[in-house]
Amino acid sequence: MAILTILRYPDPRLHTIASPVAHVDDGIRALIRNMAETMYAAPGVGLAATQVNVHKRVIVMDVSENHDQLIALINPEIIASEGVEEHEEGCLSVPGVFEKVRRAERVTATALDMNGEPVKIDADGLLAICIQHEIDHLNGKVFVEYLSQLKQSRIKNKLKKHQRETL
Ligand code: GNR
Ligand code: NI
Repeated sequence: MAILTILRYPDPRLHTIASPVAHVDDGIRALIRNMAETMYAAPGVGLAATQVNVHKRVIVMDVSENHDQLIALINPEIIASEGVEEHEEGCLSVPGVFEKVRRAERVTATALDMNGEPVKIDADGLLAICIQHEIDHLNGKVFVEYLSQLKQSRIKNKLKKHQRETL
């Protein structure tokens, strides 16, 4: 297993659109294991392959209290959503920034699991938010892009300053 490097906003590679996975093989399963290890170590409740500079449609999440319920989804797609909810979000690629984002309250997603079997997930609460946040990453979108241009430029400056100081 390995802990992978997480790209930091405003890295342009975070805007790459990930490609669908054609075959769920041992390479994909190894990627999932390493992503899970990276997510738990961070710690975070989700991670998209985009964030570790792998541009394949793979996400991992664990919103359980005991961090023992890993969900790995391949080629996830939201097929239905309802309600609207505003919730404070953070992102491992945007450390130290927490802002409210409006998203669907409940979503139904389809995907493949680690064995390549189709799965369907009905999610609400943090899991619903997380699925939407992670699929955005696969589409090259970071949550700060929902904020005003002024907030985005302040966040960029804050992270650039932090990176200069910690080099
Ligand atoms: O760890 C994370 N917490 C979180 C909190 C509120 C809304 C979304 C998230 S996802 C984030 C991990 C991450 O960056 N995933 O891409
Ligand atoms: Ni994120």
